[in-house]
Amino acid sequence: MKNIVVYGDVHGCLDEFKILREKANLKAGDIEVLVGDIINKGPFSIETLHYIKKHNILSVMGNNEARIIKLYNRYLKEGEKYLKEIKPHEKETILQITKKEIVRLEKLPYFLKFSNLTILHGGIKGSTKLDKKLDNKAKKEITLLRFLDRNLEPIAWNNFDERYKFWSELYDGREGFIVFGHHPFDEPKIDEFSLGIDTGCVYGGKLTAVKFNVNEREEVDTKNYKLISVLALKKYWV
Ligand SMILES: [Mn+2]
Repeated sequence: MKNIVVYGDVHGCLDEFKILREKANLKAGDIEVLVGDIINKGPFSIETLHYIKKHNILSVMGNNEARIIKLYNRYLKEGEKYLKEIKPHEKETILQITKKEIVRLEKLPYFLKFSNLTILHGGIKGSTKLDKKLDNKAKKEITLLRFLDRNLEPIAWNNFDERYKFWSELYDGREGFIVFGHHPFDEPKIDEFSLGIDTGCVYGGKLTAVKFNVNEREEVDTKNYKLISVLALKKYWV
């Protein structure tokens, strides 16, 4: 029997990530996956990219990866003058990251499936089907989704209103059991067909992982999972 371990939004919090991996008690053959937002806001973005490559840790695309790719490509096109428009922490990342690393980020999938387990960054709404031919709108939505309005359409976080529901509370399980990140909760967000594991490490919360058993037929037991967390060593971002 092997395990799949999924990690919440690391955001460059490499120290906490290393402690969490220790605590996850990994065995040879275990599969490790990040929910995206590997980089940005925290202290060690580039080092975290090196670290996950070295340890063969998979990831899906997060909105922060998508953003760095976009900024980097604009910087290549427009040069030095574009840097003035970029926030300091992102400027640092763009100046340190290599073209090769950008290409690697560009190849990140928008979702990963392991039998009944699906991993993605933000969420999916009622009509979204996860298939190979996602259009740009669907890709963006998967990395950014939080709340849905009464017509089950996404709304911006800053327009939040109690009448709106978080997507995972309406999700019917049609794309399997979804583990996601993106929206920081104080504690993991547990719903019938999903689990949110961004517990806001970079904001001084916790870094959380979830561990699933995989049987000989490669089936993932999504009913019995184990949550593992480590406290943030400090608050890196407000
Ligand atoms: Mn995010």
